[in-house]
Amino acid sequence: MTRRDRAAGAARRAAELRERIAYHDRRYYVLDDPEISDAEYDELLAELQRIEAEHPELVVPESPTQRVGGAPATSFEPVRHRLPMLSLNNGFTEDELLAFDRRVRERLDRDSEPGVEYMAEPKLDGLALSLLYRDGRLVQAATRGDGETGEDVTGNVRTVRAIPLSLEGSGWPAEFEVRGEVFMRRPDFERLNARLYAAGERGFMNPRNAAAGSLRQLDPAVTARRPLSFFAYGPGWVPDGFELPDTQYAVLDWFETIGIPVCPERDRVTGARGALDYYRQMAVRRAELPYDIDGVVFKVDRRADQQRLGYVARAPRWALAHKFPAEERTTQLLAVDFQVGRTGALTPVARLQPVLVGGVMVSNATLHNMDEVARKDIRIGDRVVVRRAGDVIPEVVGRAGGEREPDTRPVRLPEACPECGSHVEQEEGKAVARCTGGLVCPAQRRESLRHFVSRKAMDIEGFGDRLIEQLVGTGTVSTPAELFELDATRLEGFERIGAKSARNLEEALERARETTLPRFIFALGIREVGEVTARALAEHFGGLEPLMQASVEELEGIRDVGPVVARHIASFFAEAHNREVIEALRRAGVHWPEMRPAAERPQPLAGRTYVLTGSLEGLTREEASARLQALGAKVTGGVSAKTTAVIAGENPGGKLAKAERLGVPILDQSALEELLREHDRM
Ligand code: 9MJ
Repeated sequence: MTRRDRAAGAARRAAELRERIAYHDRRYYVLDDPEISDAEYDELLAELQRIEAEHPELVVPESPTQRVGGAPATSFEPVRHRLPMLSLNNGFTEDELLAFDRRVRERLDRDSEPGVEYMAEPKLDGLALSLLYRDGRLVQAATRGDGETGEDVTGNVRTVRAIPLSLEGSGWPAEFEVRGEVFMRRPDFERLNARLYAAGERGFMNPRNAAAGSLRQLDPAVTARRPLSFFAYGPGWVPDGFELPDTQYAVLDWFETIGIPVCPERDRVTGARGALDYYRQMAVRRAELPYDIDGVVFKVDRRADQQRLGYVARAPRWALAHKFPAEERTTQLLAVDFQVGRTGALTPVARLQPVLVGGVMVSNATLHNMDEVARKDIRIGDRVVVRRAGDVIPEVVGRAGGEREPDTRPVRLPEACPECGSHVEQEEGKAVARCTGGLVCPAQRRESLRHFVSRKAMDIEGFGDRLIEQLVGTGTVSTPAELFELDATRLEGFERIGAKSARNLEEALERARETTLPRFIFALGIREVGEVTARALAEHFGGLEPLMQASVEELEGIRDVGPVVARHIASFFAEAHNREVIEALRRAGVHWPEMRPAAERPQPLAGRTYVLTGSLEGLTREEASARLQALGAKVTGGVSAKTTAVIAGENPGGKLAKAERLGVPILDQSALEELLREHDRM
């Protein structure tokens, strides 16, 4: 082979790799449905880097290897926007939404049914960005700034894999702008903070700050290591004479076809009623979206109507941001108490000056552990930021900005357990401090029992916190097995337990004796074994005996089980006391049908791909995924033509609309249950 041939071969391979990498970026960021693992992606990129290092003449600015490479700047250059970057008018109440819709109808002279069509989408809590594409290549990226003049952050934005360096397809104008929001997904944010902490650096308070801080890095190499995402929300400047699609929704569809990510939750709604429905659905779905949103945005869909409506001050008359109640608030930290959990872990709990967060009055919030307290430099008396998202328990995310209050005091870990007085120990290098009292500690006994009877564990109805507190406090029950020795006669007479409730409790215990292996494993309360892991263990082993005998190595090989969890499981079963409790539970008549171990089970759904959207009753999406996966199916996040079916629960999102558009079959919860029943002989 001549040198010319080799060079030609390298050029072909480089072009092919660039195309494949761009394709996988799109699958990941636009379609939210990656086909390859991160490691495989990294291999493609590494191969391209190798080729380009050997053949520097092949390097082009839009090569994915060129995402990092800009030199650190000392400041950002100002960029004057060709069209001002607008802000949105806010509305907080239903009345404000109705008033907005009324004004729109009046100005458009459209008072008849069915009402104005709006494009609805979540309002992302990130930073607005304007991207300039010339001949299909990204040439400039600017922040919003004051709306007239922003900052040139091109070098940083080029490192954001969600943003294409070159557009796909054709038909775009020689030059035009795309506007959207840069943000950080919550899982990415949590990983980033963990990484920063591990490196001894300060973390960010929330994903918004992390996104802003990352985009405003002077060194693009730093931004490149920050996992930023992007969704476009509309066009910026486009040349005169270029015809954009005639609705907002269709413009975003067009963006999608040229490789620019847009939010999959967007939808078309009609009139104020449709808008309100969307708002309510998103308020529910907010908790399960992988990114923070602070409301929803409604935009008059027809662009001709947008033009007729025009602007007031800096905001369009054709759009409204309907905000959710804030999930973060500042308040004062009054004191810190320590709560003892099921495994003895001491959790610092903040006692706060009560404050309304996300529509609920919050006066207690978790501080997680002493490491977090130290890392966040929180002292009693400080003003702190409290966050309450969805049904997640409220937490203190950090110290509020500004001067420190006078007379603050440090938070101190007690040396003795506040419940049983046993010594508190903090393992070297571990964040969590634990009471060493074990089952001597009433708090640990109480919490283990609460867990044991809980709905997702043994589901023993009627055993509320109050009753458990009494059972433990009076020494009546100290292990789960002793619960089953109770009968109506013994239960009667406890506070608020009459003859009838005592009988009901006895019946609940009787019913609970018949359980399933996943529930039983979960109920044992092994450290870090949640319901999903419990199910994976049950599916893998099929029975309790082989699980009890399993070695750490064997456990590590199971889906969802890492080395730490594997060790927790093995040491749990190595403990004589735990084996005795299990034995006693069996003697008390607790039983379950054995399952077929995974290795012997057929995979009837192999080759099928499902997407879950909306909430299912009595089943989390994680559980539903795990059960489908156990049958061999793939469960992905994004709908594509290859999706076998979309399973839609209550309040489904944009995935449903997309499935309809692509003609992908849609199953409801009963169809899912049917499917699982048909194949799931567990
Ligand atoms: C956000 N932040 O998600 C707009 N936005 O439109 C959406 N922001 C916007 N649209 C015009 N979805 C100005 C700002």
